[in-house]
Amino acid sequence: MSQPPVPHISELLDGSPKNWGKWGPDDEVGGLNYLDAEQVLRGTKEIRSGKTFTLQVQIGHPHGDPAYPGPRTPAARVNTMDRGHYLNGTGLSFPGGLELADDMITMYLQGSSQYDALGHLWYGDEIYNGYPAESTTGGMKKASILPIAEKGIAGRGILLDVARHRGKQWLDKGETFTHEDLMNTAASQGCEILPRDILLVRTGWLEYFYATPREEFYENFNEPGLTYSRELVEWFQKMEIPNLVTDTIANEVTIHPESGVALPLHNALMRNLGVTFAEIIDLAALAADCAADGQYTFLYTAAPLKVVNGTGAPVNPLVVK
Ligand code: UVW
Repeated sequence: MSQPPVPHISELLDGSPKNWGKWGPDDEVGGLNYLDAEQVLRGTKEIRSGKTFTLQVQIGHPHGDPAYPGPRTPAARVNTMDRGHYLNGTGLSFPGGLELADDMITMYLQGSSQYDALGHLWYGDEIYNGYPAESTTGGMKKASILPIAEKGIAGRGILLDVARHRGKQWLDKGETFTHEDLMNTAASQGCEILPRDILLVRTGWLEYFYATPREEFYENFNEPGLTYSRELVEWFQKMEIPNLVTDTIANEVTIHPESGVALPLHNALMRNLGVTFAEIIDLAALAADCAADGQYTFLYTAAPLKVVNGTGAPVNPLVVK
């Protein structure tokens, strides 16, 4: 039987809410405007033991770095100077005999733990806040990663361990869940999602990445995650969620099951509402600790690198419990 044609994303998202103009015509950080000083202090009130967790995956991991399939290749780090150079007479010399090792890295800015710029993805002729899509040509002139990096992110974070809630090591390819599942997960953990919380959603997908041959991981690529529904988008808007942080490469089910549209939440949440996305975030150690001590809320902080005109930038978020 032939499949119905995949609709244009504008059809799927017809009537879905937008926050364009909410923070003025020049806004480039969207939902991060919700994270004012009061929200930062609300986050600090969750600190109880002083335990810290860094959430970046390793860049240059021997298994290869997780990256969205297509042109993105794993990061490559090479030494440009080391003891070998001094032994063969090409080492950089300094007065007094100092020697050094130096290196460089080639990587996609979206090829490791990262924040997306709000203008990173779009449909039609406009990106976040109605800026013209042409403003992305040759480097993002509007809604790049830079304003997000300049502002930084701090507030109350809540871990929603969906994999654990479903009794799984990791979710299956294409497995979906809804905002109601997020609320049920929170309830089963003995906590509640509050307005302006930073949501950290664990699917176990990065653990699957590192435990699996790359060919198997990328075969029929369809990540698990949230997916588009009007109700979900309205819930994110009503809850004033500033930031969605997940342990998948793209923060949502790759293909929307009902329509076949690719990555509709990037547009519904990021382009239209200004929800910032942090992707490829390692939640394994944090999740294990939350399960052990029963504390699923904490201070979440992150500051992506300040890349001028960047579509995104690597980040090493820091959680304090
Ligand atoms: C794409 O760019 C397709 O996805 P991501 O936002 O995960 O980098």
